[in-house]
Amino acid sequence: MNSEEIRERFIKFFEAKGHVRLPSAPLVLKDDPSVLFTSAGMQPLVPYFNGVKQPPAKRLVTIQKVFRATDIEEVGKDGYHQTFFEMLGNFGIGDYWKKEAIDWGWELLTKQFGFDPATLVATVYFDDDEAFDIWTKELALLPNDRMFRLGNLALGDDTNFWSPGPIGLCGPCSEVFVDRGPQPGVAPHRCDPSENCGRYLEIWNFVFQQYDRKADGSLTPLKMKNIDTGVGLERLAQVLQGVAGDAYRTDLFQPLMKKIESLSGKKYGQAKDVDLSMRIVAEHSRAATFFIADGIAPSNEWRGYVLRRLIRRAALHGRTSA
Ligand code: ALA
Repeated sequence: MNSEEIRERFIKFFEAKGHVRLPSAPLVLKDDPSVLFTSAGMQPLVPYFNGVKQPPAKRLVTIQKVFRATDIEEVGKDGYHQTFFEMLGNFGIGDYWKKEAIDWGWELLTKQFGFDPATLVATVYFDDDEAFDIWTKELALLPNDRMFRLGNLALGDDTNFWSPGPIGLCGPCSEVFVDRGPQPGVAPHRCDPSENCGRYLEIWNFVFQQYDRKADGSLTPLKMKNIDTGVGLERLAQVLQGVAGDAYRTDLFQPLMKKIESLSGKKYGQAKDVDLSMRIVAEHSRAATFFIADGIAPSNEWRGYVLRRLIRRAALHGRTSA
């Protein structure tokens, strides 16, 4: 299934469930100077979630272009870290809750996209019995031994508790992962989905937005509960195109990789250091292109500096190894 078919299938599925499609917002949000870049599908929708603006509908679906600067140094080391990606998301604004979100996500993954249920595992926040019971009893989608309870804010572990920043809308979340089986050099018992051991590939995050976090860290329950979900298109494409763990072999990156191969005269998949550089050139030049298309220019400060860093890192790797 190519990436365009994945996008359309996602959108159509949620339109059939009453969601209204909105276009992607730019990488720089005009109304929210607090964030450097749009880093999640929910960010452009925050005024709807917190009741400041009336949403066009209570159910929304988007494909949002996002950028996460925190991952710049990780890009290249493996096939799945990226700074820029497309996030597919369905959202319920004071409308449906955990059961529908999980049910629909599972239906889309297993019935429409053909994921084998036996290859999937899910996580919940450590004390979220409601979500755990939805997965294991109410909808009976997964057995207990393919569920993981993770995180605990009181112990400083925010796994499975999602927020776009230190303050504001947040809540426990539940994630679906593809279990790729034990990986070379990693003992199976030493790896859970919160670790970066390569065994579990995150597919979908369901955030149950139910708190407003204040500057002192306290959580105030929201009057209106919201559903915020996110699926990385590049991740879905990896699995559906049979190249799990390597986004650079999907149709989203192949044209770029082929171009890099023809410019460098080298082949992807033959030498570790060359692969690392090829990935960096492909990923950063793709991200930089979207920056420029959204009006960001290279500079010494702020957003322009991030763009300059991307271009520099890509250029350096283009010269040294690729
Ligand atoms: N907002 C959630 C995320 O970015 C879905 O993972």
